[in-house]
Amino acid sequence: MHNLAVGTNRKRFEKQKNKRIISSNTTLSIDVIPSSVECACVCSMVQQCCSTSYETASGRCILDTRSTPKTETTDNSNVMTKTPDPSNLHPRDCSDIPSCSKSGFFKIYPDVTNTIDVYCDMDTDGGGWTIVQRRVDSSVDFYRYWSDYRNGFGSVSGNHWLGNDNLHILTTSRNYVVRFEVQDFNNNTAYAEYQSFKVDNEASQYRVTFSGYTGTAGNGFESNNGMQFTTRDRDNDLHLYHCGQGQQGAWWYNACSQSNLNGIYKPEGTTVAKMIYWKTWRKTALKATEIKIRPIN
Ligand SMILES: [Ca+2]
Repeated sequence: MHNLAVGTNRKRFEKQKNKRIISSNTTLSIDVIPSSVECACVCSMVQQCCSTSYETASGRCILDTRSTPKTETTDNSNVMTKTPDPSNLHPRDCSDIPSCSKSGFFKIYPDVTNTIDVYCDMDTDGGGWTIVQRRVDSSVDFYRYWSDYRNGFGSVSGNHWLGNDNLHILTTSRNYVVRFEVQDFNNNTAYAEYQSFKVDNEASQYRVTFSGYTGTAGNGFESNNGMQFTTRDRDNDLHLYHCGQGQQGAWWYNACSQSNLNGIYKPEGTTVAKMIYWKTWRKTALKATEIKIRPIN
């Protein structure tokens, strides 16, 4: 057990007193173990383990994959959370962030010339996701121009678009899965994932390609495969009219689309063309969305 500390003085765990982990689908194991030290020791040896809680009375040791597990207050139990190794932090994207890091801001270095500020989702399905888009409310206007979508806008921690140039740089540097997450006003959630997601450069009008579909939201991005990007001031879609203006969004419209995640933020129950929608799942306006990418292992 003492070999855990060899070669470093770095603190391995942070302690939260009088808390215990509520077991969930991120729980790795529940065992009875003689001491809290041994419980932490087991966690330190299991790569997927990011937190533990140990109850003195019962000897119950819970291992969890999340660095921010759901907890409840209780006496005689502590939660220990692994502190990730901050050394050699030069990630190409969020999948290179040390395991057990918490979701939040990071600088990423997709190639030798580019640095991008991003939000990393370290919780969803094992973590390592680089956030590309997020909608949470109407405070940021998404009915914007080509240059806005090229450069990105909004706040990385809230409503934002990472930028089509950044999307191009990232998706041509590695082979990515893209994950679209949608939430309705009853807080139901669903997702759609596609493989080999790639966005071409500006000269190619940021044409998107991908393959496959898995998920629970339905294949709402299928007809967008191979399409160029359209904004309110640039019509690259296949419709006789201008989908960017009709849907009041910016997207890889075909004629036009079963999905419109950069549409206008509308209240619950709205059914208009310009709202935020994913029509293979819900016909009405959505409450929140995220788009995120992670390399295929
Ligand atoms: Ca058109």
